[in-house]
Amino acid sequence: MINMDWKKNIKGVIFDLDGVIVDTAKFHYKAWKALADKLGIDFSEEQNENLKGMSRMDSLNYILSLGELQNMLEDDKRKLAASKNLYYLELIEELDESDILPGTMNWIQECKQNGIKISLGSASKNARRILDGLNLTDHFDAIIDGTNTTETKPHPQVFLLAAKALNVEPSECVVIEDAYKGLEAARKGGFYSIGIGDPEILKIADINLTSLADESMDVLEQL
Ligand code: B16
Ligand code: MG
Repeated sequence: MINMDWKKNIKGVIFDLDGVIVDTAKFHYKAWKALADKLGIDFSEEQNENLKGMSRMDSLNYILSLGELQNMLEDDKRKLAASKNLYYLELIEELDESDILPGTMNWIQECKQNGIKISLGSASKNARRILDGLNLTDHFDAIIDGTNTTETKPHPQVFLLAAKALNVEPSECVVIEDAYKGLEAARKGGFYSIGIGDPEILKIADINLTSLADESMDVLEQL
């Protein structure tokens, strides 16, 4: 294998939000679970895993289909999604710098030291609020999230927009993702990728890590 001179070839890093920068999945679960309970739908933590990287409306449709309620009127669906989001926003209100996942800050600093630009690439429409809460907004050269996209992962749109905002080619960028759908999106868009989590589930990634705290950016030599 020929190892890449990553310091020459990598010009951008795109960070997913939930599962890479902060663990908001537990709050999404709590809020969806409250809604599912109200509708009399059984919804487990394992099923919540399928929602990682999925948009809010797709997540709602997934949960409704578990209770065979997917044919509900669109207007009623929108109300349910809005009520889930209100509760979710209450839950994330307390987020602060101590909630940044281990290793993330080091990677952001290493990007800066090596002249590598960084963007967010998240499905969340609450991304800016979350980055503000974590005091991270000013670290990013670009922020692309669910408010900028019309397609959802595994479509590569969110990452393609992020690369464009950084003015770099996908082939010069690494996407860091915890969701299989996000890694599929990275591959479809022509990006390198790092999968954070179970390597068996995320083996589509170019590099697998259990956490960004496990390695410095020199792990990109493996690309
Ligand atoms: P919101 P990511 C995703 O974030 C979450 O993983 C997913 O569970 C959630 O449904 C989605 O954001 C939309 O979030 O309701 O805040 O718009 O992993 O793409 O950063
Ligand atoms: Mg994620």
